[in-house]
Parts: sequence; C-alpha cells; structure tokens
Amino acid sequence: MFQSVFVIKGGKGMITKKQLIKELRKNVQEMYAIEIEDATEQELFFSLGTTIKGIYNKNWQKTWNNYLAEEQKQVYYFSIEFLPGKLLKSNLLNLGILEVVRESLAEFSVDLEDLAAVEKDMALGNGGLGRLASCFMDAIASSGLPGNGNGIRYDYGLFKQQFVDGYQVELPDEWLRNGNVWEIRRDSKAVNVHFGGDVYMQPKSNGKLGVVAENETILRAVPYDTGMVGFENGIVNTMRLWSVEIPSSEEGKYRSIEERRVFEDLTAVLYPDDSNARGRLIRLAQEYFFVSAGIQSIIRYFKKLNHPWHVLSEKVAIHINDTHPALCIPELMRILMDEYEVSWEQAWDLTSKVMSYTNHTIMAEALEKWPTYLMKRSLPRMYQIIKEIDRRYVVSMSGIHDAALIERTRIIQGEDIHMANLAIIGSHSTNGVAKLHSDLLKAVVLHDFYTIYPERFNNKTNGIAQRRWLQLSNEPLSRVLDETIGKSWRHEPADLKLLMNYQNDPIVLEKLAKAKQQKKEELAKYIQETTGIIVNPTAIFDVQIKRLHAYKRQLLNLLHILKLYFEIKENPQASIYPRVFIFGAKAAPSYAYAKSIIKVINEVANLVNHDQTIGDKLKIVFLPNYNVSLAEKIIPAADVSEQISLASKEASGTSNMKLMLNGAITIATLDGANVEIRDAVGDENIYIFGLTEAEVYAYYENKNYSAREVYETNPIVHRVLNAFVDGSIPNIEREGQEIVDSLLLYNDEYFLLRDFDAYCEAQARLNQAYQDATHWQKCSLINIANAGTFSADKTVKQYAEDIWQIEPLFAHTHQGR
Ligand code: AZC
Repeated sequence: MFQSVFVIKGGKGMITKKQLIKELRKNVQEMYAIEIEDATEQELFFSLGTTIKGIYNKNWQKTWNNYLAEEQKQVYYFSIEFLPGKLLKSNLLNLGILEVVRESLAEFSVDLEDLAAVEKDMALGNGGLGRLASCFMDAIASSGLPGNGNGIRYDYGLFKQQFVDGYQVELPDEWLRNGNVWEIRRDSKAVNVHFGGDVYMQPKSNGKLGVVAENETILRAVPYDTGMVGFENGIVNTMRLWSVEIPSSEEGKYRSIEERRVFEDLTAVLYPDDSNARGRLIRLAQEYFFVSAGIQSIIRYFKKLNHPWHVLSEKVAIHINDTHPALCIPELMRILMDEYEVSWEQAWDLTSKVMSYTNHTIMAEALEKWPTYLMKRSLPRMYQIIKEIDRRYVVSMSGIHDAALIERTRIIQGEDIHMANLAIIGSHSTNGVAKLHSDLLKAVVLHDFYTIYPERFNNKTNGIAQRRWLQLSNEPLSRVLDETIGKSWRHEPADLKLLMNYQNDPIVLEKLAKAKQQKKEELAKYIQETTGIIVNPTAIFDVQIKRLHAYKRQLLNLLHILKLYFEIKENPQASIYPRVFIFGAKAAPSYAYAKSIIKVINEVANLVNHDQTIGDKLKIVFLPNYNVSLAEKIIPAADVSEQISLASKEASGTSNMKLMLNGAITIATLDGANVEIRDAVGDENIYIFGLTEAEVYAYYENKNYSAREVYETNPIVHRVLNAFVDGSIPNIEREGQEIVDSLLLYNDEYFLLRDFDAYCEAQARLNQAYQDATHWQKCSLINIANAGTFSADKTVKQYAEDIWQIEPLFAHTHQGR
C-alpha cells in the first residue's frame, strides 16, 4: 500500500569522517570567516549544528514530501510545553553518526562532550507533561509515524534556579541568546491570529448569516520548525513552535514602543504568573495563539489535498495534551463554519472525530477553568461557540441523563468555563497516563463523564525515550548491555528482557556494578564542582528528582533524613551505611509552601553536612536548576529512586521509569506508574510502603485522620517535628513554623505522618539490602531488564493504533542494524 516516491536512507554510513570534516570546515569558513582551529567552542558548536542540519535536511524534505504524496493521515500533538533538552547528541545518535563526529572532532583535539555542553537546554516546559511531549516526539519519528508537534516558542524558558541563603531565586532563562541552530523560521507559513473586538452575525450577500468582527487586535504567528530526527530510519518529522509578531498591516495602530510591547510579549515567557489578572489574560491568549495558528496551518495543508470536508478525519488527528490546547475544539469549529461555511452539524461531527485528549492530573487545582468574562472579552468568537456547544450538550443529554448529572458535566457552570469538560465533550477519546490514574478518572475524578461516554475512556501508560535516557546518558551501562545481550535492545527496548538470563551471573553483576560506580564518581565530581560538597562515591546515592510539590512529599524524605540524623547524633558508633540524599526540584515562583520546603532542605543540608559527628555517614545535596541535562547526569548514578507521592495523587511519573532503566531500585507508594513497575519487577525487587489509594479515599470518606494524634503518640515524629521549631535547625524560623502548621494545624493534607513509620521501615529494609552487594546487583539487573516495557515507542504505537489511527510511513529499514 505504501508506494514511497523517494527512497529514504538513514542510519550509519551516512557520512564519512573525511566528508564531515570537509563540511564542517566549509561551514566554519562561511559562517565566521575563520578556520576550525581558530573557532571558539560556541562557533564550533554552531557550525557543527549547521553541518548536522545539512545532513538531515534532505530527509526532512523527503519525509514531508512522502507524507504529501501518500496523503497519509498525520497526528498533530498540541502541547503548551515541550522539554527537549539538548539536541546535538540525540540528533547524532539518531542519525547514526555519533562516533564519526566524535572521532572527527578529536582530530582537532575537541571533545564532543565539551561541545555538547555549549548548547542551551531547550526548556520550554515545567516538568513531566512537557518532557513526555518530547519523549513522544522522539518516539513518533523513531517509529516512522507521521506526527508533528505544535507549541509555543517562548523567548524565555523555565526560569533558572539558584539558591541564595538556601532560598530559591529565579533568573531568566535566556536560551535564545546565542541563537538556536536547530530551528528554521518559516515566514511563508506565518498566519494571523485575531483577539478581542466585537463579534456579531449579519446576513451576507448570499443571504446566509455570516460573522462580522470589528476592532480586533491582529497578531502574526510565525512558525519556527525543528526537525525531529527518527532513530536510524531516515525519518525527520517537525516540531513547529509559534512566535508572535506585529503584522506590518497593524504597525500604524501602535503609537509607542510600550504599546507594542504588550503584544510582542505574548510569547515571551512560559506560564506567566497566573496569580494576577494580567497574567491570566496572557496565559489564555497564549493558549489561543498557538491553537489558532496550528489549526490554521493544518487546514491550509488539508485544503491542498483537494478533498471534500468529510475526509478531514481520515487525514488529520489532533491531540490535546492536557487542557491547555482545548480551544482546538471551538477553533476548528470556527474555521470550518466561518471560513468555509460548513454546517454546525458537520463541523461538530468532524471536530469530535479529529480530536483526542489526555488528562495528566487528578489535582483539582490543575484542572483549568476560565472565567466567562475573560473569554467573552478576549476571545469573543470562542466564547460564542463554546456557549453553543454547551447549550447543545445540555439539550442532547436532556431526557437521557438526569438533570443534576448534566449540570455537573456541562462546560459553562456559573461564571466558569471548564476546559476538561470541553475537551471530553468535543473529542472521541480521553485517556489517563497510567492504569491506576485512568481507573481513578473513571471511578472518581471524571466519573460523571464515564457514565455518559464509557467508550471514550482509555489508558495509555506513559513511556520514555530509551535512546536519551540510556544510550546517550549512560554509555557505561549501554556497553555492558551490548557485551551481554547484544545490541538489539537499542532498537527494541523489550529485548532488555534478555538480561534476565544473567541474573545469577557474577561476572555480569560485577560489570553492572562497575558501570554504576563510574557514573557515581562522575556525579560526585559534578557535585563537588557545583556545590563544594564532597560526597563519598561508595555511599548509597538516594535520589528524588521532580517538581517540588506538597503531594510529591519531598518533605517526607526530609523527615526520614532527620530521623537518621538524630539517631547518629545519639549513637555516633551505630553502624550506618553511608548515604547521600540527592534532591533536584524547582518550585513554581508563586508556590510559597514549596519554596519553604526548599529552604528547609537546604538548611538541614547545611547543618548535617557540616556536623563532624556525622562525617560521611549522611550527606544531603540539593542540586540547583534541575532540568533535562542535569537529569541525564543524576539518573545514571542513582542507587535508590524515591517515588513517594501520596497514593492516588501522581498521575504516572516518568522519572520512576528512567531511574529503573538505569538500575536504581525504587522505594515507592502504590501510586501512578509505580504500580506497574511493581508488577513488572515483582514485590521482591521494589520497596513498596504506605497507604493505598483505597485507604486514602477511605480517610476522605470517614474524615478520621488526625495528624496530631500521630504526633502525640509517636515519639520519633514528635522529636523530628519539634526540630522545625525548637532551633535545632538554624535559620528556618518562619519556614519551620509554616511546615509544622501544615502538618498539625491543617491536618497534614498528604498524610506524611500517617506514612512516616511505613516509610522508615521500608528505608531500613533497603539499607540492609544494599549491604548484600550481590543481592542488590541482582535486584538492579531485574529492574533494568524489565524497564523495556515503559518505552515511549510502545506507548506512541498504542496511541497511533487506538486513538489516532495512523500508520508508519512504510516498513522502514534499520540500516546498520
Ligand atoms: C504530569 C503528572 O504530574 C505526572 O504524574 C505525569 O507523569 C506527567 O504529567 C506526564 O503524564 N503533569 C504535569 O506535568 N502537569 C499537569 C498540569 O498535569
């Protein structure tokens, strides 16, 4: 069925060392009028990037032409966040030229790693959701699937975090300062996006009612495309990010630079503070901006194919990644009806067939709502269409479902527009991101919708790009795997299972231990360079890396650390295996409580790390500015993976998968994908503790939890909590009180005290287990061997088959396999 017009070649042998050096030399000369030998690292990085882009550009063009020629159905993944990190090495790996480039640079005494470090992280996201979108981009291209990303090109990515006196300080992330070598600005594909104004209906010359808009603000959306290079398959898909400009036709409207600034700032920063009215307005405008631009460009493409409208859903799938792009639904309706005179009924039928939605959270505060007045004022046509969708929803459900249920599920309730409701009503698929999460959506969070549209609900457990999180970030482990089970795992992560055959092989276990040790030493060096803290690389490296949030319970980790600290203080001779607790986490700038926890962890670190009686038995390291690149350093070096959110609160988690893949052993609650990790490795190879989700809900039901009771009856909890306010920990008067209040006065919303004993008990078991090296290594091996199941390749294939109904371009050849 696939008659590709072009033969796409990819993979190894694409370029020789000689050719590469020739190209690189040419680019350095053309771009900077100098020789390679005279180029700075920055210049060399840029020239190399340009050279690499030159290598895949043809494939990029061919991939696109193939999609066009085959008229294949494509998916457009709309996400307000993408977190690709650095692209140089991943592009080299996927092109199969990592080694050629490494060797070519060596000829000039340049280390590829140094050059790679020059690249700024593309940090256009906050955390899990954005990183998932980027793992999916890599996996979609690597699976040969026709899929494109659609998002925002923020001038400033997620803030850079520094600690000053233990406090988080946020600095702007000027990732574009030196330019972005990977992107291509496409002026010819720019579109206008309309905001505000007055919108009303008026008969047109053909007698039909048409929409008239006056006094609108018109902004120009300019796309910047980045190639998403597939793994050794010659496919290059597109991630399209939109940037705002003032169209030349509108120039005259603005009298001053300040007036222009307001509009030019629309795509300036990721997640503007939404705690004030102005911030919220910008955020809503951002959502509409990238949605409208993206949908316009999709429709422009579809029109090129010259098909009747009813074919739209056979050619296009649009994915709404969390509710931020939910305006895709009314925007597609608008374009079909207002610009092409498609009837409401047909437009609605097509829209719901094209759209699908992923929910990433059950935290109520993260379910987006927009005040109607804001929508009415800034996006009046969107408001009209949403209102009509809501009205028709109510009418269509009346008589079928009871009135209360309809009221609870409608889109406009009181003064609020519920974006999740819009996303569910206007699409054909709603999925959660781990089995437990999807079950909770059906049973609790979105239960009402589940009774109305049971067939729309499904689960797609998250996955990760093994290429970045193992092949690239952990070369020592990758080499051991190659030697032990061959290289097929590099293409087929499920083949990691072959490692199970070696679980009792002392030589393999020893090799794995060595690979881990090498990464731990590298991290120890990095820790010393960046923080000055000297850690013992043979200690247990215990890692908690994720956004700072109360439900993720970094504080529970800290409570346990304090328990250990007091134990050693009381009994300095006690035999305790040395442990380094490593944190990486950013707190939202407006999230005061999370920032207090950062401060307290830093102060405890300061206290413990300088305490002579503790020595290297206990060290606490909070590495600043956690991001993708830092994760690539920490994860390969981890012995222990902390996944200790309150059961039911973490939708899935993905660092849990990355850590497991790198041989860390998980200590976890039965939350999110931890449940599936447990199923994959078995109870003996993971440390599970704490309340189950059912027990948590039972407490909600019976309202019978008393944190104070735990405090009063448990002497260790008592001792540890007192430390926050009795001066044992210096410099935390305000924060210490705030934390104790959250636990005692406000009854410990996330049940830290309830889970404390169970957590300590699991930690003690783990500590014991680590001291049996062979046993620990075997356990680690079993975790690596079973991590293949959490591959993003597998996950996107499930999306492709069950939700998007798209197929790979053709059965691509794995060259060089
Ligand atoms: C995160 C979830 O918190 C995390 O559990 C999940 O693994 C990840 O998405 C990917 O699905 N959510 C977010 O990052 N943000 C929001 C708004 O949910």
